[in-house]
Amino acid sequence: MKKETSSTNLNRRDFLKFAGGAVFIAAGAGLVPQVLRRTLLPEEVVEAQGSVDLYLAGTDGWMYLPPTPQIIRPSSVAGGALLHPDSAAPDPFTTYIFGFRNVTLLSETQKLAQKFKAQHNAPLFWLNQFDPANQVDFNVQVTNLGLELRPDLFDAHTLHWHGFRNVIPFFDGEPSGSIGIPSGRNFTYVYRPREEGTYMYHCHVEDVEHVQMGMTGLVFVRPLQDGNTSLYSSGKYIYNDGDGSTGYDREFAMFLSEVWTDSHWADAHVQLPEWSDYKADFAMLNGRVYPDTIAPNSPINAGTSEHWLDVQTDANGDLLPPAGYPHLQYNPHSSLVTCNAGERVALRFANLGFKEQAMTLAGIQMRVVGRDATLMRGRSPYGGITPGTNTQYETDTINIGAGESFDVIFTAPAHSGGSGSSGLGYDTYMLYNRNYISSNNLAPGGFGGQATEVRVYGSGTVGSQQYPNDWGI
Ligand SMILES: [Cu+2]
Repeated sequence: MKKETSSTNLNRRDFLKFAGGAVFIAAGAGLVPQVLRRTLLPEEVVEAQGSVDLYLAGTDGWMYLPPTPQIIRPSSVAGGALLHPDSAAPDPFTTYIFGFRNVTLLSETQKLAQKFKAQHNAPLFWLNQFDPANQVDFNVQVTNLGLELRPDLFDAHTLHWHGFRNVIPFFDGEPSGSIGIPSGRNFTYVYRPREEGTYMYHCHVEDVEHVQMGMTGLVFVRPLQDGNTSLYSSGKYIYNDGDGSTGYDREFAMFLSEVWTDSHWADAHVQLPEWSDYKADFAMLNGRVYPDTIAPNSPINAGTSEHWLDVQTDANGDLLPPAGYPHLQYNPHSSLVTCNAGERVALRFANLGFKEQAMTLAGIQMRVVGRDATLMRGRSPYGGITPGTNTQYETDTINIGAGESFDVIFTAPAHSGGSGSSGLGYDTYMLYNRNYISSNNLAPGGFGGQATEVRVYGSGTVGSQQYPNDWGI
């Protein structure tokens, strides 16, 4: 449900009292702290706030990464310890994580049952750019279910929207200057996104640890230009470009993250990782490594939300895995790109690993149309009367640092006309990290890393996309 900002309710008035409270402090009124305690407790502000657009729960859990015998912890544990797969992990999972779950449509009982059921990456969500004409905000409620395996780590969680402009500290999620959400409590973040594009979000509590442990995800802001079919026939755009240059037919999230198994094992076994030893063992796309990246999405209920992927659940509210892939229950998102020849495909990259990566699409030029939620265009001279210089460029590789996002569009090349080199009716192009240590660990029978495939079909073969990363087949 959306909430009209013009319909001020009790909670928003309380919040405004807080803003006014600063004036009283400036005036030196000695009773003000009591007043603030009466009006400002964040639980009071948010727990009665009613309808929210999205409800996330922070907790811990297990996910899957392919086994390799190579990763041990030789120095800090006598005789060494097998870090991966973690011996404490319940089959078929391998790796301890912190993460978020989308509990918006779950009952209270189902929600509480999701403690210890974290997923990676965190749920993707998207919202519309703030429209001054109808003044609709976007409210994300976050609760902290606690850490089942580490009750001694009574860390708070937060939602920090990385790159959000015009943020006010109260809703920034940086815990030393804002609200942290202790175990068992709720907080609602209110967003009024004025700049469209591709962003990321993460928990900002102990952020090196909580980011590495998996509390990271993608968020899009859809432009007001969406729905205009005169600039591009689909009416779907990444930016308010004014010329249709960011129009696309299909969109795919490409979220980059990393796992340093030492730190995950350490958190599971009540040990302290030495963060200056950081070395990513796994580099993931949408929480998986190749070839799991081309395995299906977890089953999605299309159409139940305009703002997020509604992964189907069982009666307990637990995620259903992709059919035939029970080990991917908590890595729900595919990275396979499917399209018809001639279509424009948008790839929304964001990196919340700690290393720079080099994503290459072999054989197809990518056009970079946006970076860091900003259209590739120079400043308009003379007060914006004239459009700025178009600075979009074509490349086969994007170098993407930690905390950066890239929006690229490619036009799918002509289909080969035959059954394709694979014999399955499509042409395959590789999308991979050309920093090879992040796409192949060289271990015996080794796993792939940040790699996936683009499959181009003959025109009219792939059906329309129902949600981001939907294969359409
Ligand atoms: Cu956290």
